[in-house]
Amino acid sequence: MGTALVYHEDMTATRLLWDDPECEIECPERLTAALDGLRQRGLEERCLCLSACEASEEELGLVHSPEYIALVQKTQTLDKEELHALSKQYNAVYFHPDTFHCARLAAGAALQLVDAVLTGAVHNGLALVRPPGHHSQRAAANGFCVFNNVALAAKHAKQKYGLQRILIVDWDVHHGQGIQYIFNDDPSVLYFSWHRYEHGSFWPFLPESDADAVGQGQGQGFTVNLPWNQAYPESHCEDWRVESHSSFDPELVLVSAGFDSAIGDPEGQMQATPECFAHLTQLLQVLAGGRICAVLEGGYHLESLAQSVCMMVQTLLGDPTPPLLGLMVPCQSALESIQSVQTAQTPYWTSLQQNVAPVLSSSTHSPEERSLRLLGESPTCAVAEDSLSPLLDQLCLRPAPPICTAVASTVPGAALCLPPGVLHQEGSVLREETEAWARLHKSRFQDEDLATLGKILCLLDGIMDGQIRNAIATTTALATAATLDVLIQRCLARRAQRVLCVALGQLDRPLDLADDGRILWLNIRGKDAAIQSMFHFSTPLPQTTGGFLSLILGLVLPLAYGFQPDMVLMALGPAHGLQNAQAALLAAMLRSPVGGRILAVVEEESIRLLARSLAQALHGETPPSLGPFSKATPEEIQALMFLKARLEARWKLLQVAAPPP
Ligand code: Q9C
Ligand code: ZN
Repeated sequence: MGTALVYHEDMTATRLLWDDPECEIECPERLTAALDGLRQRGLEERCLCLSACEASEEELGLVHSPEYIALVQKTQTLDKEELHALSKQYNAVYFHPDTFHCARLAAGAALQLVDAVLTGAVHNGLALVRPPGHHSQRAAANGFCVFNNVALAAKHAKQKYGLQRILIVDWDVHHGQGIQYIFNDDPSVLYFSWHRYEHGSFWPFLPESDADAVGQGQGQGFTVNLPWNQAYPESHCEDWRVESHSSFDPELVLVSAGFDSAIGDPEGQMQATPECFAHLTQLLQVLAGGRICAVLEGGYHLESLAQSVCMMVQTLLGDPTPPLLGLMVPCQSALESIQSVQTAQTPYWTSLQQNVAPVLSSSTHSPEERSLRLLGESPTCAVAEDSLSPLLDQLCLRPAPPICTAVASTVPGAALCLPPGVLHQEGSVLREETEAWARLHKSRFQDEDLATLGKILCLLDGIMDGQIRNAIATTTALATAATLDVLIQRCLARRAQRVLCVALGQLDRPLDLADDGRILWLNIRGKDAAIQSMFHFSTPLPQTTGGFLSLILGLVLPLAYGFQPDMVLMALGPAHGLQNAQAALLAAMLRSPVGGRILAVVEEESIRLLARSLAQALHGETPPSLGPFSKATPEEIQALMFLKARLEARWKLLQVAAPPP
């Protein structure tokens, strides 16, 4: 399984033939710059490269009227003056004799990508296309867009594979009004767009781009617009959580991947760094079993575009995300926008009514069940599989990245059912040092714990030195707390700037734990939330899926992003109570803010059950299902509200969660 890259050189053929400052930015070099970037960084060769084929007329008809398709077809034979005259009938559009061919390739590429992902040939992928699509409508070109590539992909996924819930995330700086119109009354396609709006004074200047447009009829609540009203917010990282959609539980995620919100872009004039796109991608990867199809939309600064595309592809391939730099403080205008979305959407989403955090999907099927079902149910979906298989063979020949997930266990490796690609750590060095640590904590380690401690310290060093991406270690139940103490001290001794400790179960805060801002200690245990300081606090483990998701999305993730740790210690101590899927989701979510550098320490009684899914999550696979969605209890909400109210003065990203009703 891997990442598909769909492309065809012919899509560089269409270009502006006359003077028009508005349209000249949509140029062929956009594609070549993006592709060169991928080649230079060795990313292209790690992808399954598919050559785009034209969408058929019938396929275009899934979205567009026959008259409009015929009109675009006719442009092939028009001369320059006629092309110019026709172009002027639309808003921000130019036609070229090759437009029809390119636009059919662009649409075809999006459909091929859906085929590759839904037949299971790849996990995810990106279609690098021109012209873009999200402004195009049933019978109109608009904003450089001719055929609506992403809308066609969604219709295709519904029609050919019978999908019932598709999430479209549109992170282009412009509102994709074309997609919104096409699915306005369709509850099977949730369209989420954030875009620059400036209270209506940013192109395309439409009132229906505002937060109060929620869809119509059956589709109410399935259009979600998040308009930005201030061009230069202090920070662009406030928005990570808005991605998470309440119990929609998509079967496929389509991304209208425009990069005109990236720093340097002449059209968007925003400041998102390339790393932001890695984080956005990684956050989406916990949805839909990781089935993400991204299709290029805007992005007009060639270097910025290339870097952002590389960040996205790197993340799709499973590489860890580089850290987000900058002040983690949401600006007032962004908070107001988020509030207005919440107000507009609350009637339609139970999780918003609970007013803690909009909750991401709790998949009701595991990824495995899903792909089987998809393959089994559709009579037509065997098509792409055959044609892809020779290419798939090549994928297996590629070497895995040198660093990966490692495991050191008191339990025999064979008992853990580790997924392929995960290293079982056998040896242990650091003898003297281990003993020195153990002497310091004399009463807390048994002799037989020493070998384990040595291995764990090796893992920690491996992560901090960049030789290992992340790791799982087991300890005896009694030694878990002491091991965690040693690990914290060793992180500090090795000059870690900030260490985030997420401790579950009966693990007491180390007595001598410094409160100097280098350690953020969160204990998830017990009955009540409690705060010792802005860096040391605890909260109960919710028993509902809604409560658990609110804890992760509304508390743990904003804290982790705000803290910007260089190391995460995730400790599952005695009576931690975490289920498989919960542990996997927690680990998967914690990867983003720390560039993957997580050491998970698990007391040995529960490791046999947890090891496999925990290792998979750390390795970058989508976590398994949390089970059916259940509403958070009033007590669970109360605990989270208590913490949020007291902590948000220091941890500003907590402000993104809605205020109490
Ligand atoms: N001076 C896409 O990004 N120009 N289309 C607006 C502002 C049109 C953008 C005028 C922008 C179209 C796919
Ligand atoms: Zn755009």
